Amino acid sequence: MMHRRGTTACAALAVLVACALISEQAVLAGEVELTLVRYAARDTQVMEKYPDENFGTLPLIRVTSYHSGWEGGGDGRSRGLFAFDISGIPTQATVTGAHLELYQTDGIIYPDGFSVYAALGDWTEYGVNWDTQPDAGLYVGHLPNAILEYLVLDSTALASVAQQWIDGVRSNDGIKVQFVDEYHFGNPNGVRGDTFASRESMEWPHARLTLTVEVDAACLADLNGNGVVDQYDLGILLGWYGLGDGGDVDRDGDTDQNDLGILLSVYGQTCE
Ligand SMILES: [Ca+2]
Ligand SMILES: [Ca+2]
Ligand SMILES: [Ca+2]
Repeated sequence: MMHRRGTTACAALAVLVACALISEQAVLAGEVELTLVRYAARDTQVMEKYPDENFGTLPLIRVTSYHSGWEGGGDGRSRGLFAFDISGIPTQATVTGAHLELYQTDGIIYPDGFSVYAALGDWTEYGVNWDTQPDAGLYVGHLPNAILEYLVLDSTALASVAQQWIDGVRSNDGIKVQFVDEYHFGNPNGVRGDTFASRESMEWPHARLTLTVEVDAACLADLNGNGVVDQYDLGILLGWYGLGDGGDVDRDGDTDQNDLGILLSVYGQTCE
């Protein structure tokens, strides 16, 4: 029975190997580089003016200085909180890069950009308010300005934080975004704050985190999780070929020649 199954698998394999050989998927030294994009799984603003109110369902997130009122009135600071679901990222992953992107929606920009921190403390999207907001932890970088497009932060510090989230040594409390100078007194033309799309926005893209990770190819290809890349993993992959993500070795959402190429390159190897 085992022999017959193997023969069948090989017959299908003969056709597919040719495809795999022309694949451009990089398989270097047993490691595969993956690009993983995660959109905000929870996000909200907290407002000093409304210290016990929650804004988790709003389609926008304001980040402002204390002088956020019209004509520079002291309406209080606003800050943004964003968190990303990192489940499904292989625990063996080494994070080599992190890009945080927030979509600016109001077309009027505060020229100095924003400070980004790892949030330090648990919070919930529909519960957190100014009084209960998590502290600003490790500073991970400066988010430069942009108008009606993504503001992009490329941060090795954020990559380190994301690594700690994946490794479970830091609670995934997301990130906190604040005005660079929270007591900046802007001119009357609105340069005291900025507006970003929240995940409730239907009109704009919203916050996303792109991680570049390197993972042991054998661990990715061990689809059934038994510690070795073997005929069962190959069977799973072929069963899903072209049909869905059940054999998605490279985590790009489908099962295709790239996945097969990686699996074959590490066939027989163990996931350490
Ligand atoms: Ca929200
Ligand atoms: Ca296996
Ligand atoms: Ca794939």
